[in-house]
Amino acid sequence: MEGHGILKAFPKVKRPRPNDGKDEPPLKKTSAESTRGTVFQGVTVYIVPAGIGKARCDIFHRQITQNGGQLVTVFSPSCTHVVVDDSVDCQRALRLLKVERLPSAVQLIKCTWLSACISEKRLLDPEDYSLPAESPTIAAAEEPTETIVAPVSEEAAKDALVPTQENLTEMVPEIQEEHHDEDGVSQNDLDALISGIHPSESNQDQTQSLADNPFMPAKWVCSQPSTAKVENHNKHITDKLEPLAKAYRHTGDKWRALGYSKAINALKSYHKPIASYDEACKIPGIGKRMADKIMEIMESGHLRKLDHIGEEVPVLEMFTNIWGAGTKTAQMWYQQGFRTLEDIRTKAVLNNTLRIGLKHYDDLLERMPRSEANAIEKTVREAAHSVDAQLVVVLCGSYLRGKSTCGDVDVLITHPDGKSHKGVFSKVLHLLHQSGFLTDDLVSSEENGEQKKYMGICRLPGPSQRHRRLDIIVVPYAEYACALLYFTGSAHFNRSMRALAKTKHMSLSEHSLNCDVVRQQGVKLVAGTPLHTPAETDIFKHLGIPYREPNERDW
Ligand code: DCP
Ligand code: MG
Ligand code: MN
Repeated sequence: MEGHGILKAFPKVKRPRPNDGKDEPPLKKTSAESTRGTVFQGVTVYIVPAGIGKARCDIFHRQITQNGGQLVTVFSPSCTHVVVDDSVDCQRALRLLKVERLPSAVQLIKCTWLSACISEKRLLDPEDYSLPAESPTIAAAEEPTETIVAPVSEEAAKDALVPTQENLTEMVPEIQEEHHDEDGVSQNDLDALISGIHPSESNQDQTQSLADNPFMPAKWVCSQPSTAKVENHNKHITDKLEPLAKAYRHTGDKWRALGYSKAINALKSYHKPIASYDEACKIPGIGKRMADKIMEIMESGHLRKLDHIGEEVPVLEMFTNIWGAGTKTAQMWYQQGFRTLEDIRTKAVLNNTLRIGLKHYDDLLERMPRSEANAIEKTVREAAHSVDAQLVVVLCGSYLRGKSTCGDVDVLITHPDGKSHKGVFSKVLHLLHQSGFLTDDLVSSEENGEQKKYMGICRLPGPSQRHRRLDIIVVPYAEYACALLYFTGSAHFNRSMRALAKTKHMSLSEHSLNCDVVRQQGVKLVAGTPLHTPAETDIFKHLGIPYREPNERDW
């Protein structure tokens, strides 16, 4: 009887029974059996059961196999289609699949596609049933771009491999945090949480309402100058929580890692040392279990959980320090028995990106002085200006925020006439390759709407120069301000800006700031209208917060 109500949802197809009915009990005489055919020939489907329900899954299973398709019970990159419930968006789908991205050959699609194919008896264009790709992911900030493969997000590009086996999220002993369950808390809530900072003493009156509603911080990171960052009065606690957050991050337990990051941020911006359990509980972002740990540290000076961080964590950390290797790749290598970089070099199957990352392992881990970032940008600027002297070239990222050292060099190129940026990308790269300045390409031409992105490695001429990471984006002038804001960062600041935009029915990306966005349960239904943002100040104005100079965005 299971699923009878759901069966009704399927259109009855009147067809003669394909057999005498002996092999099918009468109760199951439904449209499910009556449409044997070849509709799904050549199709290999994995159904993500979340939200679909077992009964409906079973029906889909039968329909697919009876119509010439193949069904797999475990997700693998050999699938042609991954089907999810209609309520699931891209980010959630990836979380459920426990992958950072999908191979481009795999279609991620709503289950109404299956129903429609079955009812129309033909393979329908998946385009019409593709998933909304809304909302920043957290670790990947995160995704400036609304596609599954998040092309411009470096984080996403980092883990280029799809895992071949179940992930190993439980390598660190289990703890239950309030927000570990991905169904229990939405991405938006988490964004808001980590984007908010705790109210300072000056607005104590707001503390109570904040405690009542932990998802609504009164202040936003992006509306506060990072230069006013307060002294960490709870360093003795955050010093113990940080290694745990890191351990969770490396073992791929994003949700727990987030729970800790959230608590760490809250503690760091709290105006005084925490004195009691109740006080800890009142801080937005700190739940009862986190408060227990805080008490343990306060009372014993130690956190026992730290003694149980597995020996795999430092190995995973070393592996993820290879550019191109993310958590999943590192875990896969660990499972394959690899423990050293030499193991990776000699035994692991490496793609080109990973080979480059490994080759420059030490150089790429080291941050460079501002002067070197300057010299690298100058090289790019000169190449750009030899193509077109009117091009605007800006050194963004941590450099623009005034950091004393830079992890890489982020160069933005645009053209004030709104059209001459076209064609510049390949010409500039060609010149820089030709001169030997660019030594390796990691991602050589990432298309992102009208924007183009290069990620590679360069080296200044002369002896004892190190290899450095270089990112170049070429953007149309109409997107200049939003691209500049995005590329200036920090990533945390960007997350806060996007989360703030959401609360105002807007959406912010590196392309535009849109208003009148309609979302339902975090899923974007209406993309809205791009606002006119000729300068960064316009973006702040539209969002109703004071303008912040780049050096004030260093959250
Ligand atoms: N960015 C983002 N989300 C990400 C990665 C990047 O919003 N997940 C944006 C904000 C960053 C900018 O792109 O400031 C440049 O990215 P980098 O990774 O180069 O970061 P930074 O330049 O800020 O720091 P670093 O000195 O480590 O390069
Ligand atoms: Mg940078
Ligand atoms: Mn960069």
